Amino acid sequence: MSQDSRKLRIERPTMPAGGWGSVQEVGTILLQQRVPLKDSRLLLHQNKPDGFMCVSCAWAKPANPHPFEFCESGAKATAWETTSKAIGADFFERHTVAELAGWDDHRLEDQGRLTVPLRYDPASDRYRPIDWDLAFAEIGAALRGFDPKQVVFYSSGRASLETSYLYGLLARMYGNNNLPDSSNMCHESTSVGLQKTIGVPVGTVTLDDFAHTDCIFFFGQNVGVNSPRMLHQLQEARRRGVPVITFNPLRERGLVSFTNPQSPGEMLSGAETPISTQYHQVKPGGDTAAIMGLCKAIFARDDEARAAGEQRVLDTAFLQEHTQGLAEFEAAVRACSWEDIERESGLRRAALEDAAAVYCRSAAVMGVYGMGLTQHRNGVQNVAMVVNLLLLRGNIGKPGAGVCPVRGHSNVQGQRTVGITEKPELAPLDKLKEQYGFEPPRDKGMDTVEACEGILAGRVQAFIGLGGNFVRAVPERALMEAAWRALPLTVQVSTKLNRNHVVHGKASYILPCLGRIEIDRQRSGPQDVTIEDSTACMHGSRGMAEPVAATLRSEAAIVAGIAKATLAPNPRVDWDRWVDDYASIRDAIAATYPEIFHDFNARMWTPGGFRKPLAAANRIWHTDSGKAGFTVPEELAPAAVAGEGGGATLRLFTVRSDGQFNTTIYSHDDRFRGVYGSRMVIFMARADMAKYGLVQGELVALRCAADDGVARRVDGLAVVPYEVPEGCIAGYFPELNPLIPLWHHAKESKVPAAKAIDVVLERGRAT
Ligand SMILES: Nc1nc2c(c(=O)[nH]1)N[C@H]1C(S)=C(S)[C@@H](COP(=O)(O)OP(=O)(O)OC[C@H]3O[C@@H](n4cnc5c(=O)[nH]c(N)nc54)[C@H](O)[C@@H]3O)O[C@H]1N2
Ligand SMILES: Nc1nc2c(c(=O)[nH]1)N[C@H]1C(S)=C(S)[C@@H](COP(=O)(O)OP(=O)(O)OC[C@H]3O[C@@H](n4cnc5c(=O)[nH]c(N)nc54)[C@H](O)[C@@H]3O)O[C@H]1N2
Ligand SMILES: [Mo]
Repeated sequence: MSQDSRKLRIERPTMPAGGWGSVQEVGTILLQQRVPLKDSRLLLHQNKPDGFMCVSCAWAKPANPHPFEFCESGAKATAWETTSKAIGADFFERHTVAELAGWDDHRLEDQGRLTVPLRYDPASDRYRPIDWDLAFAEIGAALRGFDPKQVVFYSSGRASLETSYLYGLLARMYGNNNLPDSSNMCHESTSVGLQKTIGVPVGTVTLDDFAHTDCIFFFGQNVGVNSPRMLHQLQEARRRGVPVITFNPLRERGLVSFTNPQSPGEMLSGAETPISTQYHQVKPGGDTAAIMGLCKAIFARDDEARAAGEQRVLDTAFLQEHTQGLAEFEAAVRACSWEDIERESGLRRAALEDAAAVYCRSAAVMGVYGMGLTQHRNGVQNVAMVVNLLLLRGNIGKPGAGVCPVRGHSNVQGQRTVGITEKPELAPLDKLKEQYGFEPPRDKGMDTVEACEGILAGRVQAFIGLGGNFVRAVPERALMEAAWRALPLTVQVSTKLNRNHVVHGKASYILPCLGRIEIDRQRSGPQDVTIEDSTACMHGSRGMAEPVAATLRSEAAIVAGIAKATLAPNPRVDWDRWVDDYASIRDAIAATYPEIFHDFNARMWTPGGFRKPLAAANRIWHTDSGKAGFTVPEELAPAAVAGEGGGATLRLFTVRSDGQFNTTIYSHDDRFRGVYGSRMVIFMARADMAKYGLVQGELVALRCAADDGVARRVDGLAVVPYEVPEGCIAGYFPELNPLIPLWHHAKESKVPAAKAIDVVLERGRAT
């Protein structure tokens, strides 16, 4: 699995986000993936009200789109899906699975689209084509023989609302709530933290708010790489003079400045818009401490205003009417010393006071955040701290203000909305019972961590993956891969070959599906689907590319195929009718969730999408107390993992590059960070390099500091000097996932703590 670190080239990253580099990258990938010319024109329809919704990130799609409403990352995702490269049956004649297990992520996916259903043949160690109906029949027979409580139905966040609804129903009619999704590794800290504090599981900000905001606080989200279309909103806000205050341990190019590759003027003049007006290189895991500092400075300013008889800094009317818990929170903030705040955040008091000053003079503030907050042991607390900060000046439920978690997969938020959840209390079980006449299971299902625990313990009997690359995305790689091979059954609904196909269960099936960009023809004609974006708006999406193979089936048809082969017939559940015409699935969704999806078919093409009602956006708080709640943090920063502590460890955080979408590795280059040819690197402060006596490019190994008897180690990592706080290093997901213990996760949301892994560095020993 090793990459060749001798190919590593390190350059000084100087280019702004966007710009000519971005244009070049789009051209290169269209060429490399041999995208037919007519399909490259598809980009003009990307994220347009009558087109298809991008398969990359979940960022909002405007009602009045820019002429080119796509970004470098979105264009790469489109090229990756509409590639003319395809895996024919002969591919597996040439390669055994044992051989493929030695290939890296890029090479596996770069073979192109999967085209025929496949079943693993242990005698020859190869996948062999299998007839669709036979595959369904075998899978159904196996599932009927298992304990329903020991079967996992994972989904990765791309499948449409229609497919996701069917998938949730399949799991519940089969007999479990084992519906973890990628959100469990991602924004589950948001779903838990926001629900608890403001009574909705998702953000309150809309695109409109960007036009009215006075100030944006940006925590742990790498916009230039992971949601570049948001740069449009940021650039427009910056042009109005709106300050953007960033907290991020790395100096990320996309957060520093941006050249709009779709503006000829800017491209010719090379004009850059500086994005962040303040850049605070917080320690990984230091955000709770940093926000405590901000709040402390805000209370101090309020004290001064009060003493001087001036207008209060706190929005006292809002606090009185809409919040609870202020007194306890205020007491905790006042009791917290600047010394502790500085130590745990890694930031100076003066810097935090500067940021607080901007907060205090802004009438409408937004809190934007990503994985830098959620993927910590105190991830839920981090989210609650953003809420604390916003509440102090009534910054939720007014134009230009609010909380804005930036979601990952293009429909990950929507999947939760239509019932993909392991938490029975979040699914309308009584409604499903009434609608379909079956008794839905009421016990809690497995989340991602529990699914992994069940697999490690040998309890889980089957794993069905609706997209994704679970075994590669989860922590504890060495143990997980070994246990995975003992699973009686694995079924992957996939577009591309990945690690989860070559590390597979005893019986294993790969079911190749259409992508969202492809035309999905069913009995009633071409079908459209819907997705929910990061701002809770629902959009129609129309496939436009000719499918890469006629043998592919749609995700909805595959889910229905498994369901029909597994479940006893139910006169109220007509899987065939649903597959024939997805409008009938939308009618079913509307019947289950009338408040959100009434008149679904009529509203699905609303420009800009139609929005899910969000009580908090109207200052109605569906919390236990009926108010928005302040939260007193339990700890200022996540504790180090038990084991070798002190100066011997470095705190590692894992990040993404512009050359990847999660475990999909488009290339081994990271243009923004100036690293080319290898992802087996760690980014390290020069001072730490000097301390360890390391030179640029030198190879090191990392070992997890936990002393729980499990060996967790990655060798052959080249050192890259970078602007990162001392004592911390960064590296890439998924290459470094072997270092994360399964138990190292957020307390309440169980999101793996991929942003603070205590590791020991060892010199030498190449792979
Ligand atoms: N091109 C591309 N787009 C993507 C993806 C992709 O892989 N590639 N993935 C998609 C998915 S599923 C998701 S969830 C999103 C992820 O998008 P992001 O949320 O941006 O995810 P990351 O790159 O993991 O990390 C975000 C940032 O957090 C910073 N960070 C790390 N630790 C801390 C910390 O303790 N505090 C603070 N304040 N910052 C910290 C890192 O330096 C990094 O800049 O993007 C989606 N979009
Ligand atoms: N260390 C570390 N680990 C992390 C993270 C981190 O920041 N650091 N981030 C976490 C996060 S935020 C996430 S979301 C997870 C991601 O975990 P997953 O969502 O499980 O993984 P992906 O890499 O997005 O899945 C890629 C595969 O999806 C399949 N695919 C692509 N498009 C489609 C489609 O349209 N339909 C179907 N059926 N399949 C398709 C392809 O076969 C492709 O190989 O990883 C998590 N793991
Ligand atoms: Mo994600």
